[in-house]
Amino acid sequence: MGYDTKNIRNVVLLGHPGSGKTTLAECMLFEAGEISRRGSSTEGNTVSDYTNIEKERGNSIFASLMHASWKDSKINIVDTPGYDDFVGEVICSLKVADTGIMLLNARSGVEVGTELIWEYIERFSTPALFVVNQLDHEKADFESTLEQARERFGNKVLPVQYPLNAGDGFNTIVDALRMTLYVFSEDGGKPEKKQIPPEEMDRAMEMHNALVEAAAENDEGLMEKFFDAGTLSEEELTEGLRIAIANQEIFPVFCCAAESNMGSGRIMGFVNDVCPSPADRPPASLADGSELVCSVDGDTTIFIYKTISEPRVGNVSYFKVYSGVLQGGDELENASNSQTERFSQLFLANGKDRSSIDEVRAGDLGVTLKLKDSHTNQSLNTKGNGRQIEPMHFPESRIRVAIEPPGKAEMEKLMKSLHIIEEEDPTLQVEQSATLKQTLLHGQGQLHLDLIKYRIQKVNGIEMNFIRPRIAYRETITGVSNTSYRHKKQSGGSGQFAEVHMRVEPYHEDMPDPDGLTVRKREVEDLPWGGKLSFYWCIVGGSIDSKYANAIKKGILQRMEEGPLTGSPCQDIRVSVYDGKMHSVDSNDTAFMIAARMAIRDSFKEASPQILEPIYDVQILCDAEVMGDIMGDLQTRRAMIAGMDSVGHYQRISAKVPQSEMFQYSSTLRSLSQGRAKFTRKFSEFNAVPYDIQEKLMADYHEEEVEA
Ligand SMILES: Nc1nc2c(ncn2[C@@H]2O[C@H](COP(=O)(O)OP(=O)(O)OP(=O)(O)O)[C@@H](O)[C@H]2O)c(=O)[nH]1
Ligand SMILES: [Mg+2]
Repeated sequence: MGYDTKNIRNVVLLGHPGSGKTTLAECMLFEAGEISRRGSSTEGNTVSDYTNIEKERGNSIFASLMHASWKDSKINIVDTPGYDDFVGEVICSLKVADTGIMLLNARSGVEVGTELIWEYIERFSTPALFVVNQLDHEKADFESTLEQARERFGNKVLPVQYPLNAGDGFNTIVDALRMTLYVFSEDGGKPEKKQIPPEEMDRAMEMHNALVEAAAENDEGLMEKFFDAGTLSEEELTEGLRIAIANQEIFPVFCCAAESNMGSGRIMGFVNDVCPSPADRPPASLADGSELVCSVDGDTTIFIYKTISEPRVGNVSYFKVYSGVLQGGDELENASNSQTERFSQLFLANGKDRSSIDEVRAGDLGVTLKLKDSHTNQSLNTKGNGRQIEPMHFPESRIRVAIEPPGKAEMEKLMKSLHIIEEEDPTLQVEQSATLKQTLLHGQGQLHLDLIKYRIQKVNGIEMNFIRPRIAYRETITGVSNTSYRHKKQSGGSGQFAEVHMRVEPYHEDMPDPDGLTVRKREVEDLPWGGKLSFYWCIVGGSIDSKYANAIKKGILQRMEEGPLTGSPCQDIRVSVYDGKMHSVDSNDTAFMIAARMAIRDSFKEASPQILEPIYDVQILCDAEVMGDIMGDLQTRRAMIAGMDSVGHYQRISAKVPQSEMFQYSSTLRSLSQGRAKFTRKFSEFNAVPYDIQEKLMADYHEEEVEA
């Protein structure tokens, strides 16, 4: 028998690296009796960080699913990695979570990781609570952490608790919701409940009243009762808080020292009593714009939010049931590819451990194995129902590297392993670029790609080295030229003859017709690599038969694939063919194609050619103290600063930076800022490279050509 929707709580642990998410997950499992001993992430024996790579590094890299029973609830706990390089794991976890638990490190307050994750909480409209962790640390400062959180995330951040003795020897929490003092023994666990001492009463009451007021504010009935009686009963208070949290009107703050196992029980109690079940959340959005209410009634719909590949097992699919009930042995149809999949085995997961279960009901998270052709971001339904849960969107890549080509046999093995990782990790893209003649990896940061390299080498036993990726330059022209080319070949019997005269000009929209030419036909073609070729047929008097127009255009396009300056694709030119010659026997398509190819090469060179380089919009979020260094570094990268503003405690820099100057930027930024800065980037446009760089690129290309 599965768990009822109303008793399910899907929580996701979020926060800056090292705030204590994995340690808190361990406490939750221990307090709920799921494990008999608490592991530690530094020792590499936690339930959550179970992969070898996580054990070795001592921090989380993958989101992992756990669960614990607490009072009436089955709490599904998803522990996420804090490093921004693994943001994909945060996105897939938030997609299926109904409550976010954001950890703040009492030693450092709101950190840059907190800021970034908050953006996702807002994007997903996830109800959330804060946990100020590490209150047992000698440098813990609850007041300042709370103040920073309120300053940054607003007055909806309301403390439920405060510590009486944060720092070394911490063991006491005042709970202003229950109006109780919690005193922990040295081993933590279940605290002793005591009365709040008289000298703390004023502060506790003030906090209590703020909570009561906030709870009443969101419900008219409760508001009236509050005005009449001046307070609310415990049930009314819980109900008011439930509504306020579900609507993201309150973000309550709890106290914790996960390392000492203090505070997790109260958090789970609150999740059970107050946090929303999947049925209390707004209906899920479907790809077609309609909505789906979470209920066990009706057709079954599930969504795969994560896939991992396990040795000897194959694909392990993590899913959420959005509607209906999924029973072991059921068959569902994949809405993306109509594949029928049989769910022969269903599991609950606690890290790497799985236990069989016969059904998973609406709202719950489950695991299955051996799906044939179903992948992350796909929905499966009762046959005939094609519902598609709105897919997840992952951020643009921030870093790319090229792979040093190994031997042919190794390359095949390497690509196979990379595709398995790509299936698991939606923030990794493997690209075999024909234009750059390189295999590229696009990812979220140096650490992200380094860990992929590590996996390939260690797990798959394949040597893989990164090299500097080539830049996808483009070529265009800035001037006008008129050229002609005669192709003539006499070999034995029939020969080849074609002569083409053309004018080339820089293309832009709405340009007037070419001066002095009579235009018979205008074509504008979108080029596969971006930009346009505008092709005008301006032959008068039949010097070239119009049946050769296509062959001429084809010749031009062929040559444009490999520009004359650096061999990069050409774009945004207008070619007007205005004269030429043909021969009644020796002219044919091939001859005109060749003539056009040569003519365009010559005219391009004479029309003030220009190399264009890709420019990225880069946004950096950083601590004010490291801003100067970051700006100084940007200046050495030919960056154009587009703006600066502040976001909470952080500064945001927007800049346009050439891609060629972004190599290894993620590592540079990390070391410049000691981890207190993050960036995103997005392709913006192609811009002309400066003269000296153009000269150098052309010289390098020429050298390569000579060597080849
Ligand atoms: N003093 C103290 N140390 C803590 C506490 N919670 C966690 N730590 C320590 O902080 C370090 C990081 O803890 P983790 O639980 O791995 O942190 P995390 O948030 O999971 O980190 P990532 O997985 O990298 O995002 C470990 O050395 C923990 O022992 C706490 O409450 N007090
Ligand atoms: Mg962790």
